[in-house]
Amino acid sequence: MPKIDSGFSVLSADFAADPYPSFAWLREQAPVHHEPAIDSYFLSRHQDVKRVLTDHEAFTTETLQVRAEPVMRGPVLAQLTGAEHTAKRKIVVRGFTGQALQDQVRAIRADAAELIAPFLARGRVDLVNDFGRPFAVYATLDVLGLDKADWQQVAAWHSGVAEFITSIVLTPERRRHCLDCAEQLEAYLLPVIEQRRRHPGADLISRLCTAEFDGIAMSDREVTALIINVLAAATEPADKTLALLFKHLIDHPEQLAQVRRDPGLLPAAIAETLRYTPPVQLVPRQAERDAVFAGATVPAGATVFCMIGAANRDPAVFGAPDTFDIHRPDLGTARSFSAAAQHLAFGTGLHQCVGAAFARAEIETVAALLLPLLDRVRYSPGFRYRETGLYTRGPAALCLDFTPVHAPGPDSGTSRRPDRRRC
Ligand code: 2IO
Repeated sequence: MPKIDSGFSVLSADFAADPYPSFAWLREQAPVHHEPAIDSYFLSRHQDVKRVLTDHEAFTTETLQVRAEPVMRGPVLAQLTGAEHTAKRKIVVRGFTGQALQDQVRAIRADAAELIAPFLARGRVDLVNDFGRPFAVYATLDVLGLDKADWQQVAAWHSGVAEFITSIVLTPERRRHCLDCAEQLEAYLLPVIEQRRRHPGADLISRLCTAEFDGIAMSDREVTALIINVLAAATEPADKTLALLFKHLIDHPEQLAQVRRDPGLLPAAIAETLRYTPPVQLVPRQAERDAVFAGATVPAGATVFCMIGAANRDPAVFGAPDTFDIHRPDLGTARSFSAAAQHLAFGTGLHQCVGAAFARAEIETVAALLLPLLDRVRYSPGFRYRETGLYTRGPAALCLDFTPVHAPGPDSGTSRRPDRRRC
């Protein structure tokens, strides 16, 4: 493609600092932006992104073989097709809905209460580093039925795995580090899989171990890949979504007051957060054959990145797209966590996020617990907001002050001191 993009690059420091101001220009002037350094195409219009994610014949997930499989230790759900995909997806869905989801919500509430306790008397918390990161890992470990005593170790391995999937460019050293994390995680999981095959429980790992596909149980490699898939997909976006929700509500005090008065508005606030600032900004696909978008050709074999953040602010679909409004008439809250969602934060099509209902329940549960505890919540004095990440994106920190809560409780605050304080 000729270079008509006037020097713009998704790899620039400006775009990394804040991509949102570039989205309108991309949609209007460079809806098929070619990035020479990585020979990939970036699509920003809602209709083009939707087309890529729903035309499964023309745009495949083959790129995940190099972008994910090395750290997943086997094929993830998004790579599968046909009857195998349908069967395995169903197994995972069952682990995230119905009775399983109700049990998870109870565990998530207990996790959140335990993790916020040490900060209540202080009246200050970094919602990302003090609370959100451990919370996201705790909730995932609950789902998988893994030991929460190991959370720091699992969190470190997760970071390596997530870095591999979400890096646009990776040095050989970082690549080695990521692969080391994945290998250690696999070695940690194998004895657990062995044990769950013999003594299954109600957790997702047990379901994966005991489920049969065409009368045959999944191999250790297949189970491992789906565990790491769930581990990454449940953990990576969770702290970001929670922190972004709080940021937007703090920035819009009248909407915060409404949500406090009526927590029934939380699903709308979460849906609008996902539309306005999706934690997963990019979804990669591979063009099976030449494809034409807005007069520009994406050649067969090319990697295509769907720009979810740009598509979610397309004025062709959302009125006043750059305004955060939990009451927006075109949000469709009830549909927002389903296949009928207008926003594309969960993707769309066959591979739409299998954890969407879980994500909604998780964030709604933790936010409903935190809001009454964080009275008069506001940014800490001197706090400077900054986001990081091109692929998954969220606040680097969110330092908040609130009215201290002097709860009686025996040892509140002594057990889990944060190791690095940024606030
Ligand atoms: C894990 C970006 C964390 C998924 C991925 C290799 C496949 C797939 C996603 C999301 C979130 C991750 N892709 N979840 O974008 O399972």
